[in-house]
Amino acid sequence: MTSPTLILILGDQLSAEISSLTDADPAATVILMAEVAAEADYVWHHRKKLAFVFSAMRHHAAALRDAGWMVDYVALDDPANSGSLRGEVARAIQRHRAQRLIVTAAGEWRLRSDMVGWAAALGVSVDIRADDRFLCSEAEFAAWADGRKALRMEYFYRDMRRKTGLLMEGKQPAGGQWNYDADNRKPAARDLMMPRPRRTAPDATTRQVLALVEQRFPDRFGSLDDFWFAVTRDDAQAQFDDFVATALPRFGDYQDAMLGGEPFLYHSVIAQYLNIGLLDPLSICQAVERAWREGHVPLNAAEGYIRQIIGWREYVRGIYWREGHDYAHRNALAATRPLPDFYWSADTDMACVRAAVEQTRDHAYAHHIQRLMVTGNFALLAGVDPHALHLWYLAVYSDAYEWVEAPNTIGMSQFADGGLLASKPYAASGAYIDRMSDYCSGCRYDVKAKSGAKACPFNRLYWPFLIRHADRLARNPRMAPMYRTLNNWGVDKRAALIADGEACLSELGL
Ligand code: FAD
Ligand code: DLZ
Ligand code: SF4
Repeated sequence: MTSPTLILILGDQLSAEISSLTDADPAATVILMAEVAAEADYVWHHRKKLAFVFSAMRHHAAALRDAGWMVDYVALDDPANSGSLRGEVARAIQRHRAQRLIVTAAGEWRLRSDMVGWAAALGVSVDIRADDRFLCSEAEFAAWADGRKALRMEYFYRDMRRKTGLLMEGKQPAGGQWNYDADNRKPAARDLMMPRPRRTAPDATTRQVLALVEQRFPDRFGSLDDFWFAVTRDDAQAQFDDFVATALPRFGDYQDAMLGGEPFLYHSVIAQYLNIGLLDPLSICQAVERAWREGHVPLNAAEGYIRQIIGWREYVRGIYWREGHDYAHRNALAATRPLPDFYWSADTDMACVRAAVEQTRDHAYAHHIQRLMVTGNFALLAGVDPHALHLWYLAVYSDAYEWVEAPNTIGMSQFADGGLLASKPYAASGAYIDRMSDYCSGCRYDVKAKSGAKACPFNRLYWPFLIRHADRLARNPRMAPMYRTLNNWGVDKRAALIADGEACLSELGL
């Protein structure tokens, strides 16, 4: 090869059909993959996430070599490793005397913006291609959003159903309804059969990576013990197939439920595979539809699951790229409290928060309702700086990438985009957590008590939150019942609620 084309494949671009490779000639191409400190350090990624990404990258490189590609792989502990993707591209250009670089656009503003400067800095032509692993392109989302007063996921989702034909009977939604969420709010009972995600035993490559991460990141958050994630396409698919057979039938019913000691319940635990390209979103949804058509799963489960992927996942990505660079810095509610230490240590008497942080530490996983209604809800009520919280969510979950994490945190969970994504803040008192979980029975706080040192902190912080943001929220029709209650209370009662909220924060050391 005199002057090969260099194709850079990033750690979350492990799809067989990535756009950078579509028209490449294996005989005239060098694929570059690089483990670099800059990507490992831009937030304090959980150690399981680091091991997962590096092991999946190494397995993908091996699969590409088996398929006949020439892969130049730079390991994190290579003494010559420059520590950044730009640096590794520069070194590879020299090594291979390449004059052309192709890359699929990065999934975060941070890296995408950097790439724009590569051609000038590196002196080669750089072809940055659209990432077409999504059902809705950035341009298509922008066209959908333009001119709309409100960007509601439900309408976007219906368009995605029409576009993909998933769960459609002609022009009508299967079963006559677009959305079966009203059937999906059951709390889980202890005596339910509890499926567990299929586990993949670490092979020699994963064991090597686990040792590397242990040695290189001794002080990072997150346990490396009991690593069971799939790191290849086949094993990720096998875990998903197992989910369809064992847990999907009840996914709908128990989607919002939480149980102590059951971190996964009826969730699929596949976002980490989708987000780095080991699984393909459309194929996943087609398999779910098949399972419904064959009578294996009820419609509320199939619809609920497909909605998460073609609805929420695509919608938040559209918002991320449409809203621009500053999205992760928005702070519509002007919240400034530092992130509590117990988000890292789990050292809190709040049983629900403790459980969510402990399982996050152990598994790099918490399901949606734990993220939204426990850790997210607490931060919202306590007035935690949304950017600090965003950096936490981006670090601690194996599936976290800014394009999906930031809209969920800044928009859905913290209302920090001022209501662009969510029609009302996901703020709730302890009663919600009590209804949907069994945490409260084992908690030192009393979920029925409204104020005072023994009362549930979610209760003590809830009304002060509403009072604090009355100017912005009181006119929101979905908040009207709460503000009617509040307005029936006199000035003294409201002052007492505010004082009790302050006392609560100080008792929690915040
Ligand atoms: P399941 O419950 O089995 O759902 C199936 C799939 O649907 C998921 O794998 C995921 O791909 C998709 N999905 C479900 N809900 C959402 C959603 N709200 N947005 C986008 N996709 C969704 N998801 C991420 O993939 N990465 C993140 O960094 C991330 N950060 C989040 C932060 C906060 C504050 C909140 C509230 C949610 C976040 N989510 C994130 C969304 C959701 O919590 C996770 O996708 C889900 O918990 C992953 O677990 P699972 O694979 O078992 O999902
Ligand atoms: C998440 C991640 C990590 C931890 N490490 C690497 C890496 O060493 N090399 C790489 O190419 N990609 C890595 N990634 C994924 C990137 O961070 C991801 O491509 C960008 O954040 C854009 O989404
Ligand atoms: Fe969480 Fe409050 Fe229930 Fe304790 S009582 S588990 S703090 S909701």
